[in-house]
Amino acid sequence: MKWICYLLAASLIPAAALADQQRHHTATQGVEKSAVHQGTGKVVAVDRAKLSIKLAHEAIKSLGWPGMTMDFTVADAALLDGIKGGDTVTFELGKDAKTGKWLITRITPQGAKLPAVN
Ligand SMILES: [Cu+2]
Repeated sequence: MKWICYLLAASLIPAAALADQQRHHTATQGVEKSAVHQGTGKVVAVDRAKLSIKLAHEAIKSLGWPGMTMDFTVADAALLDGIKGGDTVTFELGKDAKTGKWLITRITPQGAKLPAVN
């Protein structure tokens, strides 16, 4: 399903923003408050230095995204505190106002409350 993710990203994000994304900005940037979406998923990997988290997320209906495994950028490294592979989490996604890329603005571990994502 990963290619679907890239197609969605390519259709939503201008080419300049995609190039920008690969430079791994470390500063927290403004997020459009009007476009916040919520998702649930299982943490596959965390790379704090790159502000990156790989999630096997369930479908995000408000975005029309199917469930898939993909990398997300977090708005701040502190969001990754206490988050580790195997955790089930809920998260909020916002669109960066400047670059148009998706940023995770909140992550909450759910522990054993939800069934595992396969
Ligand atoms: Cu995805």
